[in-house]
Amino acid sequence: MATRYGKYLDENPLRPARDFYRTKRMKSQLEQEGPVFNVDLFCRVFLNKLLHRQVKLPSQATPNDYYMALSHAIRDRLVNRWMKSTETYHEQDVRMVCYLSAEFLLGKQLNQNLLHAGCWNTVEEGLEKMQLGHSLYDLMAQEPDPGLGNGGLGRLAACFLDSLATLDIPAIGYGIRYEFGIFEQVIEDGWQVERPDYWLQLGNPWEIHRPEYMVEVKLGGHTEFYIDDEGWQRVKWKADRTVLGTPFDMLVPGYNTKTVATLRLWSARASQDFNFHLFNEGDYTRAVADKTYSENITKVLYPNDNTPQGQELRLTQQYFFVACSLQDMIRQHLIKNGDLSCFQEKVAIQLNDTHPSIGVAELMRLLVDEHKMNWDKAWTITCNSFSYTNHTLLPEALERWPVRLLSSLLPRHMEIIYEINRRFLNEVRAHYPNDPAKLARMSLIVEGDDKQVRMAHLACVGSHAVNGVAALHTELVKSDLMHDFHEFWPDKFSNKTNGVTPRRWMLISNPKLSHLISATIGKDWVTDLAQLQKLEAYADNPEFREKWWEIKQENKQDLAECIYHQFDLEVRPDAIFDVQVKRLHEYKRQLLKVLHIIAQYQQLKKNPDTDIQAQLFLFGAKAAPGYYIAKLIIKLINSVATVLDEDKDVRGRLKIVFLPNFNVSVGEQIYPAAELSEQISLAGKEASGTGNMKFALNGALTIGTLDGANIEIRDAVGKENMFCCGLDVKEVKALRTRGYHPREYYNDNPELREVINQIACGVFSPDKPKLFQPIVDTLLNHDEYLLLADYQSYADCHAKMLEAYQDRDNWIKMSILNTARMGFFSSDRSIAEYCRDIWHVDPVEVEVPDEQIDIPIEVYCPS
Ligand code: 26W
Repeated sequence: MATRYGKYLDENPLRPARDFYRTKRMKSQLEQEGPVFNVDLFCRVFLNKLLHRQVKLPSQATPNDYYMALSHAIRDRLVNRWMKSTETYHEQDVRMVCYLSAEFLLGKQLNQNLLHAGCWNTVEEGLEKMQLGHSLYDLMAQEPDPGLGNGGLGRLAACFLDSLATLDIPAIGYGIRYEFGIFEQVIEDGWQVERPDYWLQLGNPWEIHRPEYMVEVKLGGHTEFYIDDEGWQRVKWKADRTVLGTPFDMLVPGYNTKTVATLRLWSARASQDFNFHLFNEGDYTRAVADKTYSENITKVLYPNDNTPQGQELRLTQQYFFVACSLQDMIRQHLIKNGDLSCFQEKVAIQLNDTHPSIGVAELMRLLVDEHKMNWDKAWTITCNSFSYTNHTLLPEALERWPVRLLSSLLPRHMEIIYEINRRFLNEVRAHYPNDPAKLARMSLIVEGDDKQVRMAHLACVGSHAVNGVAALHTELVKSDLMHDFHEFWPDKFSNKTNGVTPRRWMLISNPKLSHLISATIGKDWVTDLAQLQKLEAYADNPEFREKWWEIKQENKQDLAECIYHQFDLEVRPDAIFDVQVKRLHEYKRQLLKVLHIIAQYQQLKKNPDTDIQAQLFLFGAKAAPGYYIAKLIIKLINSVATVLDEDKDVRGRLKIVFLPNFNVSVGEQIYPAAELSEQISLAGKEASGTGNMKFALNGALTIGTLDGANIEIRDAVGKENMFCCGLDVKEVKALRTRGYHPREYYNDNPELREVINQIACGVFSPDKPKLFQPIVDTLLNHDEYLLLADYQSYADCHAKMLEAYQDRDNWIKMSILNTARMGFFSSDRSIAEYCRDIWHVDPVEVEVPDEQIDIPIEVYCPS
């Protein structure tokens, strides 16, 4: 399109369009336009922002300038609601949810905020009218993904914020403003290579720096006894370092409500006092080095999912954000209440896994040492304030901090933990007088040469509620992981099955399907997902089925175009889109799928002319940078992809595409286009999974094991509408008890044997035949995750699935029924359950008259 400002279109050297978000979307049909905002006003506001924020005229502006101007214009539309929300909560002194999480995997803000501000159409029209040479979608592509999380846990926190705001729950999320989010993954010669993700490089229009709420955090040093004015013996923590925490706030608008919640992310700064002291001593270089030390605390997100590294910096990060957040809560509480005796009535603090669990000791320290409260009262307040969510059963993922490290970084907390443990073990001993083994199992401390603190025990002891994230997972938490604790406090434990927000995972990511659904059953499903059930009435309607199928085909086409433009790869849109996207971890068993693809390839080689359904296997997965075998699996996936591409016999009928840098935005393109969702973790290992929900909601059918939330999805959609395979938890346990010998499966299964032999002899690595030997070795000698035991079951199930795909009519019906029955898996339902059972918070309506949504603005409009 020739436009007035089009010449600047390609000039953005700093932020390449590394983005997936390029395809044109249809108009969002579900927004609620306010009475004040209109296309002309938007254009004036936008140009005003361009001039006064970016200091650019349209003739000089880069796409990023336009993105920034647009974002500020949209942010302004949310500010008044946001201020009203905070003001309302303050005035009514309401009980607030404080969600503590080391990760928030937000995804792009512009799309979400446009939707929630109700001005998507206006903006789209306005941008067209101005003829800038950039569509709304071009500008959306400018935004880097705020990747402040690794995977499931961080994304859950983001879905929860969306639901909290949408349900009008007074809430604040607390976390860390990492300067570098999850690394960018590029694939070079089939290998994963990590690139730093400096997402803040061009500025973040969505954050508001609040230096006035800066707090101080102490580190290191030692403790001292002293006698206070009233003659009580007390403890003082004499730290040897302090750092400053300064908050950056992000808006979390609810959908179709006035509520805007807050996400407060802490950033570390060097403490001025400390530096002055050194400067005065003339030690300039050390002062500067110390500044770097402080500011490193929030520099980078640890890219490990499910494997702690036990590094001091990581513990410092955890303590830092928790200490900042608790001070912030207490500051606000004291303004309203004068003292802390009713703190527990005003906050519900949720620990998102054990990462913030040092908060239990920190709140005790604040109450006892700083606010001079007696221990018992402080302990009651602490336990009533905190609750803890467990997200993993993997033994290696459970955080334990060395006592040595805790004592040097947080000496006072270590003392407090010992005291908590002493009192706790006394209670246990009173209950089980002659069971030292039980005491050792339940202790917060692992005794021995290298003493450690079990953070899950600290979190459990210091909380009034503990929950798992899917029914099976909670049962395993109760029966295995925390068996003794469950026996001791049965009422503390409950299940809260995860959910996903339908706003991002349908409305934003799948506008076409959203439109069809709204046209069929009305719009209410967006905030009441159970309404999707009404679609069941259309599952046999041929016209509806046809539309349903067409939309899936269009979404596949859109994704195919993306893949073509980004990676120069052609995929057949008539292939079934069979997708596995998630972190790379051995327990998730991407390798099982690879084994099966190789087996299908062998069959094709043997009968090259058989008429088979074309299949596109899409993978997306980041591996932790230090996880050797996971990275080798990525290389294997890409090597098999190359062999398939280069073999003339295959003719595109089996094709693998490994999509690099899987993140929230890439996910938004993938889920709507998927036809088959791969959820094949070893039973008992995946706590819940949430990708499984996004796929099924978007009408993909699932092939999966009886693990995590897959079980509940099967119960909801009906087992005739899902492809279940593999051993269940009981069978896994029985097999291990009998003794698991992977070589037996290798010896007994010729197909499997041939697959493994081919990997072993270098069919997929001709230049380096032994390249994949470590994979072969783990499979044959250990096979920790029972891939070989589940292989045949998976292969049979996959064959059944392909057969089912041939009956298109019935497939569409199953797809419709999957979507129709996913209502339970909304994060709105999860949050409502947390509110009812754990947090005991009620919605608070925020009132903002429509005419006050926009604060009057001075408008400048260049002619
Ligand atoms: C410290 C290393 C570390 C990092 C992250 C240990 C553990 C974690 C997380 C708890 C791992 C995680 O993301 N767990 C996932 O949580 C999701 C949300 O509940 C679940 O859906 C996934 O099944 C679970 O793997």
